[in-house]
Amino acid sequence: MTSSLNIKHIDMVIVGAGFAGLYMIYRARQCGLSVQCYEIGAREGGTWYWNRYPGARVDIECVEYSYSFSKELEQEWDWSERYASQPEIERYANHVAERFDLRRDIQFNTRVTAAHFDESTQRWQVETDTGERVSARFCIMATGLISAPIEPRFKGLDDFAGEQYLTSRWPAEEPTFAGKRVAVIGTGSSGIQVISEVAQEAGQLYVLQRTPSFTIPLRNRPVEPGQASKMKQQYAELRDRQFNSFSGFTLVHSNLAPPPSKSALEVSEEERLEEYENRWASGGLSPYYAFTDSLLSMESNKTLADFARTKIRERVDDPIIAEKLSPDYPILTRRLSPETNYLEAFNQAHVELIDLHEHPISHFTPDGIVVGDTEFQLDAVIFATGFDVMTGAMDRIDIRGRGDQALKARWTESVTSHLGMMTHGFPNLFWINGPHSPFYNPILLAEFQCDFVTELIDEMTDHGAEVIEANKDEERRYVQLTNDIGNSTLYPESDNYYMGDNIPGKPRATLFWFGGFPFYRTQCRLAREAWKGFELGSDRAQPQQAG
Ligand code: N01
Repeated sequence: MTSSLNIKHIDMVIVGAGFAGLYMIYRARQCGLSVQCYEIGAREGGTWYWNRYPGARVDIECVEYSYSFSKELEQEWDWSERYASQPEIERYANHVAERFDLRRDIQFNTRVTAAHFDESTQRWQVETDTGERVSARFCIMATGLISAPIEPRFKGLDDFAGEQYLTSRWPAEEPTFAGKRVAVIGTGSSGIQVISEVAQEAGQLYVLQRTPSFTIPLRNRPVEPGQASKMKQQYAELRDRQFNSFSGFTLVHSNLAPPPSKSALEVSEEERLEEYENRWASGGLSPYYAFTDSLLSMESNKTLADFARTKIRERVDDPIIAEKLSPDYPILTRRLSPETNYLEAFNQAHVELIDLHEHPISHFTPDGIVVGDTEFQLDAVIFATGFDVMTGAMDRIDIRGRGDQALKARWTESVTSHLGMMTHGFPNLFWINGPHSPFYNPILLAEFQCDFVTELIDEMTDHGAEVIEANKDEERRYVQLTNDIGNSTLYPESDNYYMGDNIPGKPRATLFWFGGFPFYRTQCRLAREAWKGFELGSDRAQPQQAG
């Protein structure tokens, strides 16, 4: 990295203006830190800025999937639906940015390309694709957990003359598919949402499925009059309940989900089926709360998976298509996909399911796509092919710590972190919602982690320290615990992005903390006791253990 005398000096660089980056700006300002946030997009919102494909919608109830830091914001914002669509969530992000005057510290249309730790100054030297250079004491990667798209790479794609769309980079100007021959590649949550919408418009829709997803009706509905004001009176209790829950969404089951207390195997079949029926009636992510061992015991899991497969058969007319749409891996080990009329789309004559396990994609031609040896003529193709989850967004930045060590190179060997927020050798660098962070409501997690980081900064500064980094042994312990917890669940029993399986060559490891939010908070609290989890440095020498 080139040095420059004209370099701008600030306290904190924040990369990304999604929900995490926005709150980090707010918190950093409260602590009196000067900040500069860089965002690739033209506006804030992160995921909710980029994923503007038809049908994009949240599947955690909005009153829970929203900031809790401002009681005024909670009271003044009205959600129109139980699960809002992308435009409404983007408007919410815009409102937050305006209301708290956050945009003056955000530079849009700017990609951070490099962040190098300069050991002589103990500061991060950050470069952007617009040629800007900044020197910052702290560097915060608010780059998102599911934000780095996998670019579609198919033979002959450059020759394809039709329209091409990527769900995660959807154009601002809404394309129309009316009467067109369209293919969707990918049947994860994004594919399922876009298929449900495009099926209503397209003349012919081909769904190219490699792995089916378990689905459940979302059961979205408008927020009824009176419901919003009632909810607003209960925010304090709701936040408390979320904060003490495993995953940060509590409303989905009958409007108040008690934590599961029984194994699916210790109740009668009748009781079990009744429980599953209730979950399906409630919809959304409610099966996550069905029984204590749904994600721990294969036998218990199978009872839920069998139930979900029955529901697929009930909704799809053709039994052969229903079979192809039925997953054979343990349910919940890949993301459950709440949907609206997805399965019913396959009952329509103009929607065709193409099972890529029978015949893989061969190549694109100027007129369409060849699967096996059949060519399908297309006007448009939509790629919903997923993301390089957790590590991808940071890997795309040249991040170097002490000794010029590249973070990407370290993570190519094995993913390591302390508390899902930092790693040894990269002082004063933190990430939010990144590798080894809990599988938890991402907005509330961002609040917690930003609070944690800013409190740490305050305390270390009071302590006279210049730099803070993860204690190597404590980091090793946290990684071991994360992996042990992951290995005690069923997540390793399928190919999934939680384990890095969707990226060829990515080392297989538990990328999320699956131990629940309360236990995660305990880890964070313990790390702060006498600075046990960290190493502090107060001068330009190597950092020393404090405490
Ligand atoms: O990505 P995915 P997503 N040829 O990785 C297929 C969140 N989200 O964007 O599984 C053919 O789940 C791939 O097939 P396979 C949510 O957390 C939330 O849909 O590799 N197919 C798979 O079917 C979600 O889990 C919401 O065999 C190829 C699909 O592409 C996460 O984002 C909405 C292929 C990718 O599915 C990611 O979801 C949307 C190829 N070469 C997203 N490469 C809500 O809140 C990949 N695929 C509701």
